[in-house]
Amino acid sequence: MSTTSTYRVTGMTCGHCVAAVTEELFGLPGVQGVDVDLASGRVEVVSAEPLDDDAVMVAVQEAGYEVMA
Ligand SMILES: [Cu+2]
Repeated sequence: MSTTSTYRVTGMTCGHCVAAVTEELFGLPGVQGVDVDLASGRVEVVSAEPLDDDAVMVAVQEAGYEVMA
């Protein structure tokens, strides 16, 4: 059983940004998959258990971007 959470991340401009966000999100516990759409900023995260939104926000900020509320 897994959960998919969708976020919108601002500030990503290229594949390097996508890789940075993806890597940070994979560092969160239980994350099984990350799919980033660069054009829209849409980020889908598949995880074993529901994610802590604050932890997601911090991870994205560590990569240098922002999660839109
Ligand atoms: Cu970039």
